[in-house]
Amino acid sequence: MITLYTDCTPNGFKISIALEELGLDYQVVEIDFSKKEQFSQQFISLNPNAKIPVIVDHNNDDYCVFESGAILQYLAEKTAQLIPKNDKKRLDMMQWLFWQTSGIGPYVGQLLTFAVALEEQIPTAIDRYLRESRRLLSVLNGQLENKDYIIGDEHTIADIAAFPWIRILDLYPLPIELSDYPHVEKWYKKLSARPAYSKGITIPPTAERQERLKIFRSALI
Ligand SMILES: N[C@@H](CCC(=O)N[C@@H](CS)C(=O)NCC(=O)O)C(=O)O
Repeated sequence: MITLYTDCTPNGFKISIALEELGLDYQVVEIDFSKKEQFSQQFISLNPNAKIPVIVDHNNDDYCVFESGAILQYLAEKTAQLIPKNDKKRLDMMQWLFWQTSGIGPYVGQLLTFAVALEEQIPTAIDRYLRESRRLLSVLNGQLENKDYIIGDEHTIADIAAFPWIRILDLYPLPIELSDYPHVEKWYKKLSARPAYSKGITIPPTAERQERLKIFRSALI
């Protein structure tokens, strides 16, 4: 049994999607940003960085893992699934995993913050995050040309990591059209049809699901 500490956000969805794909037994503890639960002493004892997602693996001496990329790698190595067996392919995958956690995640996150979530409009900030988000999308579009998944024909944690951040472009009124990146759009639609993805994005179930932006804004204040 694994405990997943999460809220309804892209970094959290990476882990619920992976747990669903892997068919692992898990329970969810919702960390409610509107109540600042990420700053509680109990949560900080699990993740000193005070951010979701976090997992505790009760089948491994209650081992605790934070940082979504590290959690994905831990789960993939634990189960020997969603990770290539071939060494070079595994490194290919890790490069795209790091690309997601340091690139498209933070930049699309900041774009959402400055272009949609904050009332104050700061054109220089919006322009910077928009240009870099578009550039990163072009990079992913090039990588996905003639491929089913990010590293080729194998579905891996690199796909799971990138998906929720591409989904942000679908959910919010951002000045980026997914149709301008046809290989990304095709990949996104294919992943959306997988049952583990459609289930993973409903975790944790919350009455405020219809007010996603409210949840996001509460983490900014
Ligand atoms: N690099 C971290 C980022 C985690 C992160 O930013 N989590 C957000 C939700 S998507 C969070 O916990 N926000 C609450 C806060 O910033 O107070 C990861 O990949 O796990």
